[in-house]
Amino acid sequence: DHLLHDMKRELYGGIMVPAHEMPRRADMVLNRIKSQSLGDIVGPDDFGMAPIARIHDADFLTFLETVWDEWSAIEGYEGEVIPTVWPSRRLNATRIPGFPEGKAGYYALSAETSITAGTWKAAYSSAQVALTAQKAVADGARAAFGLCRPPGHHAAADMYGGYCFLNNAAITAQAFLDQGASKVAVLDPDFHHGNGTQSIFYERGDVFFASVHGDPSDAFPHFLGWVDETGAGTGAGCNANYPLPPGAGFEEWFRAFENACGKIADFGAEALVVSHGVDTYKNDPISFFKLDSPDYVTYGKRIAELGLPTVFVMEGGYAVEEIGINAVNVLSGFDEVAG
Ligand code: SP5
Ligand code: ZN
Repeated sequence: DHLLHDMKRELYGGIMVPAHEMPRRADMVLNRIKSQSLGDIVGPDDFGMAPIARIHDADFLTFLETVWDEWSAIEGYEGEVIPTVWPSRRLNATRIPGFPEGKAGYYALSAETSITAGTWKAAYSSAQVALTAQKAVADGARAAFGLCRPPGHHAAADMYGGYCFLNNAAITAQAFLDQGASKVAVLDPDFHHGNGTQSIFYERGDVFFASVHGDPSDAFPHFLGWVDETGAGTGAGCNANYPLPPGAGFEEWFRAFENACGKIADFGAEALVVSHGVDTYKNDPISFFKLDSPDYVTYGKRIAELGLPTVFVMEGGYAVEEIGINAVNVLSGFDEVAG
């Protein structure tokens, strides 16, 4: 179903360029997995809407399901759903417009992410992939990897963008809690700050969120991910951000990652969800860290040393030729330690 979401172009640097988030990304990862022996490869089960609705607002889900049909029925609206207007600080964000372009602006965080005919089906199935991985781990597997596409960590309760529609990591974490876990951690090594996941759990004490990412001053999503965002209310102290500057290499990156792992260990989580993005790679076309392929094995091992039941969900990574090697290196490193 991921093939049903195929954005033709993306607004980037002032022009429309071929979309970075493309179907081939998932094919490359799947092919690499098939060339290794990391366990069974299975398709998703269908857990329905209930676990998705635990994270996302009903009106937002209806919007995702229906906006393509509304948009494409408008005369002259030949292309994909792309917002052009937002409820910025001097406008009124308390009323949701009826016209699809206004609605898209209301729910979107950014303009590089378009909604196409098959986006809803693809996003729904991507969440089901995550939930299938969650079930495998809940049923006793030490770990499972959900090859989710589209990705999820920029999506909040009522917001899409950054190539994301449904927050697969948050849906997975919530599933563990709903099945009886009292504390879950989400570790987000994707190059970009996991703003959606942070915002969903920011005031909750049952989920610890840690993200290592490009400094928001220099990197998307630009408006969240600073070090002083540490959680609020019952979630005070349950959020940790590690913004790093342009050009950061593995040594600097791993120091931050190690600190994040320490905090997760101290939190006492019963399960771990990893927002598994490999856009930290040195040749990633939209990012600025300098990790190399063997580094992914190293940090995969460190994740396993946390000793937790672990669900990996695929997030970003746009160096398409190397995405399979890098994504699977993390899993191989994990497997070496976890057995
Ligand atoms: C899931 C995920 O990785 N989403 C990333 C979305 C990023 N979208 C906007 C990228 C804009 C990059 N602009 C600066 C590039 C400078 N080379
Ligand atoms: Zn990313």
